[in-house]
Amino acid sequence: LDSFQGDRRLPASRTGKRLLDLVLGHEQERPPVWIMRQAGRYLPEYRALRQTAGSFLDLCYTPELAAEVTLQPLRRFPLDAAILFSDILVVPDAMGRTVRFEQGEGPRLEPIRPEDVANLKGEEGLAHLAPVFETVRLVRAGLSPEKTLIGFCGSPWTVATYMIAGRGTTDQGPARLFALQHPEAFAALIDRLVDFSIAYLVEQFRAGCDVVQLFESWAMNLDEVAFAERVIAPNRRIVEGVRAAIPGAPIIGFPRGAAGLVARYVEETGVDMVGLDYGMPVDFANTALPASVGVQGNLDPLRVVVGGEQMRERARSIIAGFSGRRHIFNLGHGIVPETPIAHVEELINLVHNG
Ligand code: 1CP
Repeated sequence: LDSFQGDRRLPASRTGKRLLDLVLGHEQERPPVWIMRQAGRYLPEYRALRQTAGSFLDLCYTPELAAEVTLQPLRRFPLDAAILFSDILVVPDAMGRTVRFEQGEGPRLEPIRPEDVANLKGEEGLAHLAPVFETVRLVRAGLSPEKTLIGFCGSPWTVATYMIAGRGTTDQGPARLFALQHPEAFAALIDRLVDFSIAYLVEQFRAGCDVVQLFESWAMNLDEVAFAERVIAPNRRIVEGVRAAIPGAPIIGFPRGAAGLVARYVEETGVDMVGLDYGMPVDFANTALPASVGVQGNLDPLRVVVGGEQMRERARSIIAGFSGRRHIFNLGHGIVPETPIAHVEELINLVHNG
């Protein structure tokens, strides 16, 4: 494990951005902090802006509004990073699939069939995402220099689960069947997503992102062979492809539910840091991962809904548990709309001041 970092974790000097510097290997006196889904419905200013913006995709593709939403949480809280406001499903949209977000119901796509894969748009579809790159430039211009700007995309398997089922699923059954019943079409779909995602992330870096995160939100429910083929290999190709264009590009991988496969994920993909879901025990992570591997996470978002001593206690034990390695404090999955803002303030204050 040390060897994959040996040849590239040679960051020049500090950039002065706390979170970026930590990803690059420079220790910090406290963990940098951001909150997964930090722009969103728990913020009244987001709900107000969302009302005026039309559809969710309209919001994602209107740079002034998307930039404003990206910056909203940083006006309220002393976060170390902004994360681009967009969605993982803008990629299938740009590749020519029909994508809709029904109010209160989540995403709906036209399920892809094996014979549709050849018709997906390649890099020419990237033009559709020009508003996203403009959003990155606007955010960069409005962000203080010590704050890190995080870009992202969904990892190919996770995006494919939505393209195949047409919606979010609890066990990814439709995509798991498709992969086994139509192996050639499935491999072609993953190849298209890998190539598109590389080009998309490279453009995010060029527009001004400091770090990108690969959201593999559905890394669970896969046997070890499927995990190697559908999660590890495509994520590794993205890491290599992005770094071929942007040498040393800092990348965080978030294989949610990887469980006992988390060390293989880190070692074989070459990500700089790994996001841990809240089901990952701190002690298991510390045993499985060499001390040189940085981690991000992993408070249960529902602890922030309830707040109080149980939240503070768990947050402190996560911080203490990961004190021997690089650690970005975060939730172990997205913040939920019911979360009281006062609890978020208290949590961030605790990360800053103990
Ligand atoms: O009406 C609304 O406001 C829509 C709610 C919403 C929001 C705020 C969706 C629909 N997407 C987003 C933004 C979003 N999505 C961000 C913005 C940056 C931030 O502030 O963090 C990010 C990083 C995402 C990424 C995303 N979208 C993921 C990966 C992270 C995760 O939660 O695991 C996934 C799986 C999606 C798909 C998606 N988009 C939206 C919903 C409700 C979902 C989940 C659908 C499901 O499977 O149930």
